[in-house]
Amino acid sequence: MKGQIVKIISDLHFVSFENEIYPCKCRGIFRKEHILPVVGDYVLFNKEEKCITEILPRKNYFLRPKVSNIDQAFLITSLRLPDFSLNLLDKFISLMELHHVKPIICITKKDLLTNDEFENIRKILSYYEKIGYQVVYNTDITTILELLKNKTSVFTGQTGAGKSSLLNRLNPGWDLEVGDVSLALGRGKHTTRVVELFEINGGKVMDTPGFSALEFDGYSKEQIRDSFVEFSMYPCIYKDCMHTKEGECVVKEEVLKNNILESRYLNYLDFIGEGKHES
Ligand SMILES: Nc1nc2c(ncn2[C@@H]2O[C@H](COP(=O)(O)OP(=O)(O)O)[C@@H](O)[C@H]2O)c(=O)[nH]1
Ligand SMILES: [Mg+2]
Ligand SMILES: [Zn+2]
Repeated sequence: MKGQIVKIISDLHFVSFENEIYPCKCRGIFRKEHILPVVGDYVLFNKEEKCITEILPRKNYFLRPKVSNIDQAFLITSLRLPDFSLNLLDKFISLMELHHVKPIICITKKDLLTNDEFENIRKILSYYEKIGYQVVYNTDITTILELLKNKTSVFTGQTGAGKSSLLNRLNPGWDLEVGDVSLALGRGKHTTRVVELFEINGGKVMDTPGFSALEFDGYSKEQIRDSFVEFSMYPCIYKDCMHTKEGECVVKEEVLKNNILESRYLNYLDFIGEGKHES
């Protein structure tokens, strides 16, 4: 049978298969092959012997937390407290593109803005929609539930952005801690805990804050460039152009014509280390 690991506690691997969870052990061969199963892995397992026989190839893999096969990430983005940050949004989008995870922009705390304040942000968000990213609000519970179907998803974003509150609203049974409870208890922000995938509406969701430690380390400038998906809509006359210094660079021209959002371009320069504030 083919199942998915949803939780690991020491040598017990909890495999989800047709709405049941099977605690399984692993065959020793994985250790010899230096493959350790992680949460998210699709595996072949024997239901009767409660034994995993094979780990199927991974679509993607993350180290912190250790998890694989993430289909999509809800980028939980608050408009206030913490303030809306385009730099952070672009960073999450690019990092998800680099990991072959579909980014979905999920806006929170719209209620804290006046209509005028929101108008500016609405224009910016429509740019993201134009280049192919879905934008949802944390009030669109039905839409979000629909998006979760048949997918393995993660909710990621700044502390305080509203991840736990939203997860609780999607499934009140979870009762996740809301607010900076860990800080209040003096445990610090990085309390380690077991990663778990929860079933929701025929899909699975990871219950941890997820991927806050992700950086561009290890990715080339070319890869970072290609993670800005709209740049490739404007083929540059220079082959392999980095869109930085070149005179007649088409991407730079489109930035000046406001066809490419200037903040996206500036964040791109920042991420490849050519931004104004970089040495
Ligand atoms: N006004 C407002 N507050 C929100 C919203 N979403 C979450 N919050 C509040 O923001 C704080 C942090 O939320 P939490 O879910 O713990 O954020 P997390 O750190 O991302 O898990 C809590 O006090 C929530 O009640 C929202 O849409 N509007
Ligand atoms: Mg939380
Ligand atoms: Zn160029």
